[in-house]
Amino acid sequence: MNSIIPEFAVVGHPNEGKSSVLSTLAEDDSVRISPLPGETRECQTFPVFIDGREVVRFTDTPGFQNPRKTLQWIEKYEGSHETLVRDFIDAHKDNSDFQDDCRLFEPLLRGAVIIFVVDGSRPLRNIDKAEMEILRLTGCPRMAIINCKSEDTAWLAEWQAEFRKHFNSIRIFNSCQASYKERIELLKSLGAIDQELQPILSQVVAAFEEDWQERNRQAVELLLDLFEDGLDYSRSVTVKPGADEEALKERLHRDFVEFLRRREKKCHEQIQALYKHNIFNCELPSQSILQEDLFSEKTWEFLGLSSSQLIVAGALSGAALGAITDVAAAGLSFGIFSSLGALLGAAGVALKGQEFLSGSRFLGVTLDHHHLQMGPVKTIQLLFVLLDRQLLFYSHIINWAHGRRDYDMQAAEGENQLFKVGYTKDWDRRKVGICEHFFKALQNHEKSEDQDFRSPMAELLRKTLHEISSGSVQPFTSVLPSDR
Ligand SMILES: Nc1nc2c(ncn2[C@@H]2O[C@H](COP(=O)(O)OP(=O)(O)OP(=O)(O)O)[C@@H](O)[C@H]2O)c(=O)[nH]1
Ligand SMILES: [Mg+2]
Repeated sequence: MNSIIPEFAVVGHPNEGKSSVLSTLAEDDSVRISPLPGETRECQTFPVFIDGREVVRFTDTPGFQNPRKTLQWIEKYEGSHETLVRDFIDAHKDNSDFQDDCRLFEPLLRGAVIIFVVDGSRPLRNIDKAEMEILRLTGCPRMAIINCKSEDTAWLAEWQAEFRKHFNSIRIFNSCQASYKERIELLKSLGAIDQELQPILSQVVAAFEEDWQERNRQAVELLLDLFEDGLDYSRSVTVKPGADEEALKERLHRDFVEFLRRREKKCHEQIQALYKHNIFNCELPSQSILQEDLFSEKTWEFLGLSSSQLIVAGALSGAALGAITDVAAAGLSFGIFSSLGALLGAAGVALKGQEFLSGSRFLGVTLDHHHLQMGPVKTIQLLFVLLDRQLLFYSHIINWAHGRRDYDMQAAEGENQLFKVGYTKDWDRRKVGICEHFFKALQNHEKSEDQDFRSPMAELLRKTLHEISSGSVQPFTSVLPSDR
């Protein structure tokens, strides 16, 4: 890559969302954001590193302090364009009335490109026009970003008309809601500000895209590890003479449930870090199905495959396994179950989801008179429930803009009536089949002999994460259950 590192200075009136825009663009949640104007008082540069190499930097600046007088001075200035910014700073650096104005000009001396941020949900004022005129007169390449802090779009047309007079490029960008896709599109449009910048910025965008794919690849490995650990889990205990077998089964069950809960939490933390959410908790909406416990009834009601998908999946897995030994089918003796064959096995898998959750009945398999074994899990729905939960979590994390901090987005997200219930209900036979093979490989302990059993599943997950981040698939939604 070219050794020139492009710099963008985010400037504007106080409290318009400059730091929020920067935080989202740079994916940096260490940027200071506050509801009180005047939060940013010094310029601070936030470099973006990819593979340890700085590719672009964004500089946060204080808001204009005295734009009218600054404009008056500039309009009277008789020197050349090239020396204007330097001369303004020299003339005002000791004047406390122009402290912030001097500071916000500093990055322009280094050749930074201007990103002017306004809140387009309020009316345009004369002071805004003065700020735009100042920036135009600096002669620096510049673009305007309309960051609407509320839903009010009544003033947008007026803003856009005014911007056309002063800026090379205009974008609407919501720093609190922007998705990965919108972020990349904004970066691409930065190249249009200045022809000289175009080739370097194309390389920056390519590096961002490659970095995103790499993060998705790493996310896939994290998901596969979680699924393997959960589905491959098996523990056995010795039953001593006179021991309470039911209590032992219950303990085995409890240990598994706890193990998987903790394991999933770890996976979530890793995903959060991978997508650079290091400081703030990307809080789930209160109505999210992910607020439910992994083993809650609602989770199993709304996530995973539908009954009809499950019957087919169960029939396949059951046939391949020879017999469903899962005590999800408890109540039926093992003998009856195997003699009825795969079809009944499938129905068992489909219908006994609730029993999966109901304690020791679900997986405590008696090996012989001396041992009890728990796992590996035979109920394929566990894989699909886990899958849906991780895909929903992934979607939540990647769409949580880094600039989003201190206000409730639920209304903005329009999620009040509907809630997301996963992706896998939409999956066709081919996709479900890939999951079945992965599941069966774990059941049959093919893991050590054939490391490659992960590849088709990895490919399916990579494509799915790509589709989620490019916005080409949406999760199924359902009407919010009334008791929530
Ligand atoms: N609802 C909503 N709030 C926003 C948006 N952008 C910024 N805010 C909020 O507006 C306030 C000001 O945001 P900052 O990013 O700190 O603004 P700033 O322009 O850097 O402010 P100063 O540093 O004080 O000049 C914060 O409370 C943000 O959370 C937005 O798009 N929507
Ligand atoms: Mg700020």
